[in-house]
Amino acid sequence: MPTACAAPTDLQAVVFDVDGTLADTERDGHRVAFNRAFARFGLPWEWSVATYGELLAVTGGKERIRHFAARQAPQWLERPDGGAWLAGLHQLKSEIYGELVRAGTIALRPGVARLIGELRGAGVRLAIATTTTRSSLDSLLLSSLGDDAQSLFEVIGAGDVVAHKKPAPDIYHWVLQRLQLPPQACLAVEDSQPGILAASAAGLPTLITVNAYTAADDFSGALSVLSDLGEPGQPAKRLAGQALDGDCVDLAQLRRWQQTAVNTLNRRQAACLATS
Ligand code: XBP
Ligand code: MG
Repeated sequence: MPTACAAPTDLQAVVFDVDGTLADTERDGHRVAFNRAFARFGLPWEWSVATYGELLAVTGGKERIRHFAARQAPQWLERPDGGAWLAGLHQLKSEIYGELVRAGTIALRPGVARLIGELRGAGVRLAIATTTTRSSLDSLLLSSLGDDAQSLFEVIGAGDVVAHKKPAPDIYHWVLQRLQLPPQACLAVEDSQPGILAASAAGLPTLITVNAYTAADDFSGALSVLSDLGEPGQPAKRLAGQALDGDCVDLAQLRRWQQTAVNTLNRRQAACLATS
């Protein structure tokens, strides 16, 4: 078989999740925006830090509001204009979130800017796979990575471009199709159980950096589970999975982890062929 046709298995692209991974956006960003939108709509709802943690099991802002409203006040959804009401409420929430981000309330997590810069410099392709709304993502990228932020990412999969949000693998399939890469040539960086379920179901080896909302999630199958990406002299803490060689995650480390995943896959396929 001509080797030129073989799919690449060395690391070609890194696919980043956004909320909780690039930045700690949920507690002081999205949650606050939801609450301000509820108040502006005259709704007596206030999502506490703890309540919001439970609601994160429902991915997607519109889906989260619908889930909550269906239990608290189903009459809002049952009205003939219930769909438009929900869309308007979420649109307002997204505008408020953009204002919060532009005001500088949300910073990138440790190591994110450093790693993105290193990957870009080495020619590794970058992509985003997120549940969040595109306008909210754009606000975050602009305020945290500057005017050129969007051009850093070759493919951006966000929000409603797919019918089924994480934990469904659809957003990763959407991104892989546009990258024209097999999943084993990529690596996903995620922060949550819905995130790793989505990436793993699409076949991407996945690195986890946890946050306060996700530290107790089940991350079975992760390459490694870390406190964050770390910085030189500000080491990341390994919580589970493969060892981190040094203070922080860099390209060499990502390549080593990704190769272990490729080797495991190859061994499984060989074992499968031997028994068939
Ligand atoms: C996390 C989410 C998002 C945000 C809200 O997405 O579930 O729904 O909480 O965003 P990810 P929207 O971790 O995949 O980035 O209101 O814009 O949907
Ligand atoms: Mg996330």
